[in-house]
Amino acid sequence: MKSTHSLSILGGKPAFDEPVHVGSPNTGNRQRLLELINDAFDRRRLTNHGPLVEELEERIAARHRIEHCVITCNGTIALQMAIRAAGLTGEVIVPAFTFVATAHALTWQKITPVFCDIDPETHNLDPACVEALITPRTSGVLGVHCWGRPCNVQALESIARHHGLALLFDAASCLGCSHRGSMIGRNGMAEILSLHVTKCVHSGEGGAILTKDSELAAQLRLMRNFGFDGYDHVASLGINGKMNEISAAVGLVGLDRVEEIIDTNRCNYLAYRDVFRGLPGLKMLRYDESEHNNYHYIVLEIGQDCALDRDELVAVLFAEGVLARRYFFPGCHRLEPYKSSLDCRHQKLRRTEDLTHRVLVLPTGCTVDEQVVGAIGNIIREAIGNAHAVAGGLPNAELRRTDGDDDCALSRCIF
Ligand code: T4K
Repeated sequence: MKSTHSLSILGGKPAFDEPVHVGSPNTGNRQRLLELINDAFDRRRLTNHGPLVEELEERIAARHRIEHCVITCNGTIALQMAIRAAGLTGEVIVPAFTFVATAHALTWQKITPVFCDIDPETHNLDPACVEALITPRTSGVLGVHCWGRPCNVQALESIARHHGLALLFDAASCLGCSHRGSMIGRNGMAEILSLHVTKCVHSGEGGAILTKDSELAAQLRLMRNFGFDGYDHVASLGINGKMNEISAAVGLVGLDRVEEIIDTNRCNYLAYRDVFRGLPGLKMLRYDESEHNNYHYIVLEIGQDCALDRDELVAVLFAEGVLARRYFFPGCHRLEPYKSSLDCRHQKLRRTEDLTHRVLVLPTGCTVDEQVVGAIGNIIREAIGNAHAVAGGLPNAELRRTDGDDDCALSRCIF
């Protein structure tokens, strides 16, 4: 257990020799991976919808009990393809509390993202705020199931139906998650997964579009391969959204382990809950145990009544080798090109603003175990218990607090 004088921020030795990352990759069986890659090289089929990609599509579709899974080279391209195939134009309502790819995918398609405030309990779009932002230019809503916890899907579906809007969900972190007992994939026109290396199951880079709509799936498959619908024939505008066979092999060996990965995440989640129990000012985000969850994000909200603020805690953890993250600081609306946009509706994101200054994401996944969780818990407990000394011991005021949209010393340390 760390004692005050051993906290690294106060000059002690760091708790961890090697950095402990949020997003450290969960790796599958390496022998099996090499066999799959060898087979692919023997077949001389390395991309353009090879058998490994096909198998990955089938297995993800089966797991999510959905008719169609269209695998892509990453989640951002998957979002762009779905946005285009859904016919979105003009303005689309989207949360600012998300990874910037959600907003960029719209802007890349020349659509204006209209940032909407969130429900502070769920961190997801607040349907009442969505309704208030609808204009004649609005063509759709792009909800984000933040941290793998689904949006208020029913309320958003009802708004979309009432106003004739398309509805898509960025479900980047939702592999293995359900909503009201149904696996993610059936909501809205389509739901988009990321298979990036930092996700629960990954293919290095990768993405997937899940949909029950056969026509949409066919359109997406065409789009993914430049619009080719046969040799020498292009039916429509397309892009290169294809995943290669090596990535698919990584995805398949990851999927082989998915139960074990989720079990590990859940054990870590329960261990974190134990270590933070009773600590004033800290609220850990809960998963609904009646649903399927992947428990892939350990999210702490640092309250006003906590003796240290979020950035002070991040500085303490960094000094110990724990690379906690401030997802999604500072909010998309405070990043370019959105920050410079003149749209005054961005100013009304009071709850988003508040949350971006209070959220802290801690490491989990297969490189983390109960011992690591215990050590991280001890660091935070010790730092809060000795807040005065810790705040005074931070190397410089610049590192301590980071306000508003100014990129700061802490950001520079993190990235
Ligand atoms: N929508 C949402 C809601 C998303 O969260 C994302 C992606 C997307 C859309 C877009 O999907 P993709 O196009 O990415 O498939 C990371 C991931 O890069 C990003 O995929 C993810 N969301 C986001 C939440 O997290 P950064 O900027 O934090 O990445 P980076 O490089 O700082 O890595 C995060 C941590 O992971 C580091 O602390 C170190 C660790 N790491 C990372 C890599 C790449 C490793 O240990 N090994 C590695 O190989 O965005």
